[in-house]
Amino acid sequence: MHTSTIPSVLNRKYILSHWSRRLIEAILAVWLIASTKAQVIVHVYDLDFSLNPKGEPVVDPVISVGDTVRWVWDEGFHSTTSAAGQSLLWDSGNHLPEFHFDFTFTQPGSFKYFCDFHGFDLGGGNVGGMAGTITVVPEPAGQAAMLGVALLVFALARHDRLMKRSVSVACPI
Ligand SMILES: [Cu+2]
Repeated sequence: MHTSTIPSVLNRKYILSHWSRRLIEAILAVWLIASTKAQVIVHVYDLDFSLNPKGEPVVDPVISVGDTVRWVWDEGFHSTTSAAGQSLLWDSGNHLPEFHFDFTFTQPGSFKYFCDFHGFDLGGGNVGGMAGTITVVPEPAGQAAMLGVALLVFALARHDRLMKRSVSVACPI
């Protein structure tokens, strides 16, 4: 009875360890993908800012905290300049193509901006003329949860290994 139960225990431990390792790999892979910061291209042209190029519907981006917006000058003399008084401020200065300007959004919020040449700051976070909005949403809450689960599984896997070692030691008795 003693000899038949020990191998099945070891086998069960091995399967659990293997399963844990696979789960850790899967969770870390998903977490890595989810935590990868995106770069979003915004076209700058006469006379607007948009995810779409000129001639297509004007769309303002919605990004996550940590993402970077790259404004790419397609035509004209423009700037991307944040409205005054916001928690994040930027100003590319006025430029012609070929030019691009990168800004990483480190806080959630709705950030208004305008072209220094063809738009204006109305005050109080309002803008007019050639202007746009960058909406920044918090990072997906799932990321933190996934990290927690990954750490838990890692701890379980370590526990499995320790258990396996103690069973091996106990075997000759
Ligand atoms: Cu402009």
